[in-house]
Amino acid sequence: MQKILVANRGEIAMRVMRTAKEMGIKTVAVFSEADRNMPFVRYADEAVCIGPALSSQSYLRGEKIIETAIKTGATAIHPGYGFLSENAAFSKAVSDAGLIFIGPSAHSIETMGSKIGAKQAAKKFNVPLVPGTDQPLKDLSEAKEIAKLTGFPLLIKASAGGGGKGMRIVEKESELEEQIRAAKSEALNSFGNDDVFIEKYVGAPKHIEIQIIGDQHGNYVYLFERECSIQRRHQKLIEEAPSSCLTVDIRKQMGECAVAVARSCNYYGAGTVEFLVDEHLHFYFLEMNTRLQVEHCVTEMITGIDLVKEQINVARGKKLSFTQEEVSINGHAIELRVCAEDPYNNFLPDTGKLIMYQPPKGPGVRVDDGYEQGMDIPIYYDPMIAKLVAYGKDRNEAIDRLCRAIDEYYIHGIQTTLQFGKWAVNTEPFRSGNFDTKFIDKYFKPEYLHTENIDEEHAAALLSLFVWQNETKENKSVTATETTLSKWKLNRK
Ligand code: MV4
Repeated sequence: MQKILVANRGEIAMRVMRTAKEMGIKTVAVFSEADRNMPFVRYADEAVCIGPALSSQSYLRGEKIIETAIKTGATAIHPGYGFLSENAAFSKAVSDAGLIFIGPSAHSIETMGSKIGAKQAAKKFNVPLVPGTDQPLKDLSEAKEIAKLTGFPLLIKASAGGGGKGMRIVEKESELEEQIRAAKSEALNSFGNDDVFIEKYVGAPKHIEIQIIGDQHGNYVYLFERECSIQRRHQKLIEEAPSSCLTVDIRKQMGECAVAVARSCNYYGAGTVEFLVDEHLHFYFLEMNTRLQVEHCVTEMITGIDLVKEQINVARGKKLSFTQEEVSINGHAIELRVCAEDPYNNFLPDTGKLIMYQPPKGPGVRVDDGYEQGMDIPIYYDPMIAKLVAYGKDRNEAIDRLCRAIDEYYIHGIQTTLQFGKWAVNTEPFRSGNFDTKFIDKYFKPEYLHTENIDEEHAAALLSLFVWQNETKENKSVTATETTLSKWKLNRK
């Protein structure tokens, strides 16, 4: 493998190409018209524009991407996350074109893409499932029978769903019929498949996932867990490894179950097995994500393993370079997703220009980003602009470093989740490890954030600049641009 095409954009395209470069592999970037000036386009050895800004006309055009790989002489395609990464047909089309898909087989993607299929596969390997069904729901009378087993509230979930779509809570039997109808209709509209199933509702679970990697020779290793409970609208905001609540014994059980799930679909490549964990540390298999995930970095920090390098080697047919006995957890890592979102306004996406962008540096800090100062955040794609990862010898050191890095991170021009992150990791529930997926709903109020009074600071900055300009004649040329004001504010902190 001498040249790979990266079928993605932004920080993950950069992430993949960095490892390729270390391995002496050339890279081809594909980009949309909106992304022409992005760092990942410049970083690649070659870059090809594949269409207009809309993902459906660029990053989702599988055939065009395959054609570009062939034209440029790339022999493999890395899909990153999102876009075509969990598209079984794309995995198959890449292989059929004689190229290597750096990810799992179409069969694995297809099996795990159906939640019902995933549960059936996992059940054969005695992996614990949430009480409920693993067959498409037939009718209301069957639903009533199942409800006797699960009790209320229960959940109706779409088999083709993910990220909470097509999911309905049912509080009592009288709502069952209407909610089944609603879930089926939503599932059909969103996924073109209206299969639903029922699960007991786990009230305030933790979301813990296990990173696994398998090769094409049947070898598997689990790379421990990530705690991802701090999320909003099924969008994770903070992830850490290891989890502060697992015991050595439960970690091993979950790891072995995750490997069993991977084995159940002959998985190879990097993958993530998601579990719900209740307050008694009972864990239940939820679903498997058949891609490299956004939060893979925290696993890399605590294991010292470059997951992209392993993905590439496994895709080439090499055996895993380590065994289960050879991997261990070293230290602690926490990731904050730095998103162009406004915590004062329900975390709604905030667009605009990065008037100032200055990432933090120093011990234990890793920033995976995809934009530079002066760039616009396009409205067409995910609002995540960077991942800030802090590493420490233990959890407290990682948290302290994350907070220090947040203070050093200077972003001006758009609202971000940075201050939310600083607030979150300093709350008592987070520090004590006693939190679950309800964390933000339960504790967060926008007024808890350190509220910079922008207007007042602006006025003060203008006034002092005015005084300074009048006092230093030789500096008459300095004018109060947005950038000088921001710099003044920065230096004042
Ligand atoms: C659940 C659950 C409670 N009980 N299943 C949400 C998305 C999908 N991946 C599964 N999800 C859930 N399934 C049962 N039986 C609660 C959630 C859930 C959740 C799960 C993980 C992370 C965040 C979540 C937020 C709300 C609900």
